[in-house]
Amino acid sequence: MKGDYLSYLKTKLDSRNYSRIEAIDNPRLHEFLADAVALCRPGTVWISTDSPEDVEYTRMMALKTGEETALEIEGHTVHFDGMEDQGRDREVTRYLVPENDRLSESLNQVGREEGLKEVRGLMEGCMEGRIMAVRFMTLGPNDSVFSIPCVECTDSFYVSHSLNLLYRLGYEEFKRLGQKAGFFSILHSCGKMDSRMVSCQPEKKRIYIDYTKDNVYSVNTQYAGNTVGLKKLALRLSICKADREGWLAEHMFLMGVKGKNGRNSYFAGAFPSACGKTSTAMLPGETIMGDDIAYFRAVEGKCMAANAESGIFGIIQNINRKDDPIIWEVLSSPNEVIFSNVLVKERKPYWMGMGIDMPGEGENFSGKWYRGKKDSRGSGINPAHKNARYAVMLNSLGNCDPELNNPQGVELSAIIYGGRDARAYVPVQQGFGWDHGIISYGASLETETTFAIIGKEGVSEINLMSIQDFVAIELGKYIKNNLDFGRKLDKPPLIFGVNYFLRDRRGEFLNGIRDKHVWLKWMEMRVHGEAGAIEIPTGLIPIYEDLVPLFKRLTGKDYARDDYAAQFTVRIPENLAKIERVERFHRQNVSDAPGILFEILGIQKKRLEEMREKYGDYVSPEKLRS
Ligand code: SPV
Ligand code: MN
Repeated sequence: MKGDYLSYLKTKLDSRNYSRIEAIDNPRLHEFLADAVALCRPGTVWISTDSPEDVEYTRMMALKTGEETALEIEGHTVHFDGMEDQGRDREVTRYLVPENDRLSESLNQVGREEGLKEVRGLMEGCMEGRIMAVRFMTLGPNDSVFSIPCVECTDSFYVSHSLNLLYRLGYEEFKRLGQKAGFFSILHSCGKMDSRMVSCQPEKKRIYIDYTKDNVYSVNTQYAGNTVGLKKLALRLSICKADREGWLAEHMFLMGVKGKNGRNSYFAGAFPSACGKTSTAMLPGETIMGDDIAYFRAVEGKCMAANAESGIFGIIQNINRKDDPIIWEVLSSPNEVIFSNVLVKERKPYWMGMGIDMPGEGENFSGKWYRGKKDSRGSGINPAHKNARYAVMLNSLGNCDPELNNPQGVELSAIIYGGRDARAYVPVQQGFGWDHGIISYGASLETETTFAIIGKEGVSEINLMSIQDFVAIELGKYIKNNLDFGRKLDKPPLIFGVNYFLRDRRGEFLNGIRDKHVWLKWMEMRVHGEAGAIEIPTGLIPIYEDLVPLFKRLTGKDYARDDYAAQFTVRIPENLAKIERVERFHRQNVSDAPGILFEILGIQKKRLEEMREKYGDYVSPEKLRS
């Protein structure tokens, strides 16, 4: 087939679909498609355009194939993933590394030739008798410096449907760009499916990232984080591209935070999965521009940011009418929503923490479910999976930011790094500057693994900038790129560290779920020079008096001095131990960690030791007011 890819495609596609491909003048694209068709041998190839009819066809086919089932409310459907396919699968997600290249040891990898042989072997003939949907989409707003065209071939109409909810349509962009489209490509197959249309060979699940070719293979899986290629698979490729081109691709939300006299400031935030990222981005009264992946570019000395996506694939557990009114509204009214891995009874979805009693039986990811049901290892099966999710378009939210599709992006005022740290970091603090913030909060981000990653929960780990799973370049290079990016800006965004998970000695959380809104408004005031701060060895923390009115207004609470003291006490032994863990991590895993990282951490350590000498192990913020 070498060479004449279009002629080959002509023999495999009907004339209507062929003409849609022929209309795109891009030989690399034709090569990718010809290879995908020859390898997977689909019964039919369907080329989607951006037309409403094609969008509707996907929606209809997701129901017709049985990958989704309609629920009671119009536009709502449910999809189930397999028992062993309920999250991103780190174990079988590997980078294909060519012989002459190397990646940090902490990244899961396999030799390119060996990996290609394996994954392509698994995909041989995998679409026989099925339709291969060819989807053209874009990351970032269309016709913009941020925009990256992507093509995904998939035999899943659930994946195709998810693409429509979460990303911008890109067929016209491919046509417009022609040979200029430097695109990412993804080839996905559900592999063998059982009678419920669920991938049923989890032991053959593979997600292999051919980062030197901007291509990804995903097989024997349906969970969107493994299959909707524009999400975490393309993020890995975006990081490589950003590295080559001098910008940043980040695992961050984007939101507009409102301040005095109706002003609006844009914030980005990096939080590992299930650490409060989406709930921060959705705080009522603010506007959401994205909840997962942001691109930053330095444009004329300004930090401009855009959302790579246009929808949300969010965790549904604990979403309830009272705490999450905006998304609750979307999930309970006629809208296009795909629920996944919830419990369904009489065509209604249920999830844990929704504030409504769960039925004792129904259908879930395990099939027919009843209270007390156990899995093959004898463990109880939850009615809904902890990582059950919803997929919606951002513009179905009442507070979607109006600049979502602005090709210029928005100017960023601040970046937040949020971990899950029971012991050391205060709930909110501001870095002393760009480098300090990047190192002390971003590169030091500690979390516990959660259910969003298969097989591990509650294990403490460092998750550098919350992006470590996706960094396909040397980790030290990635840190350096972040540090260097600040040098391109006239006034870099302020950097903050937050921690919603600090606990007291008895193990109780020191903060309420709504307190995050107070921290956010305090950060907004800092951006505009309207709040004071107290210097502690790890950053700048709020003054009690600035927080009192914010607590009253945003949570209705009279904020007690004792609460403030407990939350913002500098815990010196815990902070020293944290620095030790962070340094060890970087020494062991980041062979090329920039020297400035150890310098900044060393100075921080010294500041902590000096404070201990003066005040002892635990220092109340009240003592430090000057
Ligand atoms: C995350 O786990 O960080 C997510 C969901 O945003 S996934 O698509 O699985 O990556
Ligand atoms: Mn994410």
